[in-house]
Amino acid sequence: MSHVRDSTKSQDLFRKAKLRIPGGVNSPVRAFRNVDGDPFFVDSAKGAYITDADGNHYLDYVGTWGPAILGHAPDSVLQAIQKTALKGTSFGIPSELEITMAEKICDWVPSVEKVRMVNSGTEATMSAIRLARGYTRRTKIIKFEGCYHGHVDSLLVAAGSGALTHGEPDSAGIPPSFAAETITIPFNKPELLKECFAKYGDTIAGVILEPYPANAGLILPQEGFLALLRSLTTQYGSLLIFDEVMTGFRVARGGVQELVGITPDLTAMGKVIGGGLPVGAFGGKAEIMNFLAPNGPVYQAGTLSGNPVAMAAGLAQLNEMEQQNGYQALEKTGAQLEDGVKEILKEKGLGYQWNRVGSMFCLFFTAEKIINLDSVQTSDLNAFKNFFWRMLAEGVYVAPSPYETGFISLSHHSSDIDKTLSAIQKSITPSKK
Ligand code: KE4
Repeated sequence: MSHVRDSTKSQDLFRKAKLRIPGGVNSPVRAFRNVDGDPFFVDSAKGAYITDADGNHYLDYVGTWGPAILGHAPDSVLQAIQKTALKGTSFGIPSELEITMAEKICDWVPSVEKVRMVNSGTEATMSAIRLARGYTRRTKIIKFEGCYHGHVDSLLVAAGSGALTHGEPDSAGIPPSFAAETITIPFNKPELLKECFAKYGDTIAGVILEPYPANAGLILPQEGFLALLRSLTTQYGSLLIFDEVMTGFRVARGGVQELVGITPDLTAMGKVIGGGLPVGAFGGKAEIMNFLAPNGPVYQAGTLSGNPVAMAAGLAQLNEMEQQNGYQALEKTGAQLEDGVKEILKEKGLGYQWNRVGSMFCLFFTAEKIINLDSVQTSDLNAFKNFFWRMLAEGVYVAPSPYETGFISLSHHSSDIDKTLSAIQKSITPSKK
């Protein structure tokens, strides 16, 4: 049943936050700007549920934007953090856990022969494109409209996620000369891709993409698009860079590249491999990775890269996924949600689209088939906003933006999915279409 939330404490915290933190948040999408409201402040989280400062409990489908694949505060991760932290929290000196993590990543993602740990997805993608430029001695990078690769200067062009949420796909503070080296084209447009390579091919250092774009809602590549990308990059000597910060270790052990059987030259990773702590990574062919300092001429570094506590948290999470046969379990839960949503949409009319891959999903508020950012932007933002607040009133927290993807965790049980479907049934109105 719906309940009117007390938000007194969250409102007071937000007021205080705005005095010392820009917009009151440490990352823009948390500000609830796209749903015209004020954010709640979390007090704690466990499993599939979060509790806010006023004691309201929510079934959580944001999952801290992807890392919480087991659910929040999993016991195995907490124990690993505690045990490791007692031996020291940071050394700036090589430690064995960094080897264990590197071996695990290379084992799960066969295209990765060597990997470098960093502290965020942004660092991972920023470093990967620098490496691509250093290795190929070229300067241009192709990206796709709506794909978000973190707040890297040269990639905040027609970006998704928070940049899109604020309706300013480009950002102030980026010199035109930086953006000039970035070619942006619509996703799922093979003819445009071929034209771009025909025109710029031998100046292109690399193509970076989310193989399943999930920062403009969840978009799926059309048949043959990723294979075309692989053949064109090979033909022109450009590197194919999969940004699997979100999809890596999430849609399968080996990410999208395992599902589609396409081998990129470099992969950016993050989120799940940190177990909730700040971790990113990038890796790929040893021949390319060996261009990185101290072996090669491409500089990249980080005080906390490979932090032992973060390595322990990430390893505990990956091991738990393996022990629980997590990907099979997530597919089962995801299918239960999908079956229920499709039943609801049958009666609610044609004004909705639904995409899901494993434990990642997105409900779009448009009758348009979703193929790229242009189609996503036909969504009815007001209908999404009403949906968001109705779902929250039903005790279900979905991303406060139509340009994000939902995440199911191993802690979401069948009864939670039933509760979610009941909330969706009440929260979406029959579309006019
Ligand atoms: P971070 O620098 O935020 O760790 O990762 C950047 C990044 C890179 N690549 C992909 C595919 C990503 O999804 C992200 C970050 N994702 C957003 C959520 N859509 C982070 C949420 C936020 O910005 O607060």
